[in-house]
Amino acid sequence: MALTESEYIWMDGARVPWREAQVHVLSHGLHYGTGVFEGIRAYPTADGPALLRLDEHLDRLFRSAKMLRMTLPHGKEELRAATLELVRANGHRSCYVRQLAHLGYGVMGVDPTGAPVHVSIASWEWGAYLDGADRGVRLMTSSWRRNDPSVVPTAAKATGPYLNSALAKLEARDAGFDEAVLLSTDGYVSECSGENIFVRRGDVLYTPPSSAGALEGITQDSVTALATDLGLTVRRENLLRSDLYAADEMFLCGTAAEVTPVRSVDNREIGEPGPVTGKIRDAFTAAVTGADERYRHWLTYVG
Ligand code: PPE
Repeated sequence: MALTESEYIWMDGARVPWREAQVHVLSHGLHYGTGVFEGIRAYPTADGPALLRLDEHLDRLFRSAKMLRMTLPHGKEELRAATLELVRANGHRSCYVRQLAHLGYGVMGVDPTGAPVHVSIASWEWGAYLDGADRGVRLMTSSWRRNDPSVVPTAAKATGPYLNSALAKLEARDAGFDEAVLLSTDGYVSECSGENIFVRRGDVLYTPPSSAGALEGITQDSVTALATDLGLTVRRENLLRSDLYAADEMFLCGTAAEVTPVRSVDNREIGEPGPVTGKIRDAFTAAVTGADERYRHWLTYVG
């Protein structure tokens, strides 16, 4: 996906021009995937741009780092302030923020001991993440299984394991689909290459648990709260591939993808975006733009 450049990137404590935010080719993270990251969106509100669930994202960044035994050289408050300042300096109305902590240059070999930890924050304007987001996306079950929690800590939003997502995404695109669904090694539905999954069957919304290798999505949590407030029942349960085929409605959610309806899975039609998906999308929009006061605590105004 093409990238729209902004003016600045925050790198190791200082704001630098976008094109100067560079690393050495012998950076440990580049060779071995030793890094953790976050994606956060800022939405336009009546009081200027506001970051959605900034604290939850920062907390997950630190949790992910802990799982990889990386000690970040900056505290949560510092990264929080740096993020707000960057979005302000880049002058966005709305944007996507990417925070990254990676192991840098200084040691070679898999053993990460002694490699310096670098932290960067970038922001850019990013529209729809998935092709076909409005009409509903067409999914394909990947031949690649999701990273297994016994192989890598799947609850960490770590860079290396995203090779699994990239392979699944490429395979789906090559086959003419918009996005890939990955199953766990046990054959349960896990998640898509960059989104969590929700399925409606009758009056109940189902979403897979993290034990199926899915990331504990912050948007998944937001959608659960919105759906519950709409009077729907949400259950975190293992789903079979056939549960997707039998869905009354299905949608994906993630920071980049927001709430995206699913039109078909493996060429089994689910149909046009359904009524519950529509309600949740509307509720999500009202929450993230500050129009619905009940969710104002999810927003951090850039100021
Ligand atoms: N699962 C995966 C595998 C995933 O990458 C994401 C986010 C989610 C679930 C949803 O998590 P959350 O953002 O907390 O609701 N994917 C991020 C990166 C996508 C990319 O291509 O890069 C994102 O949406 O920011």
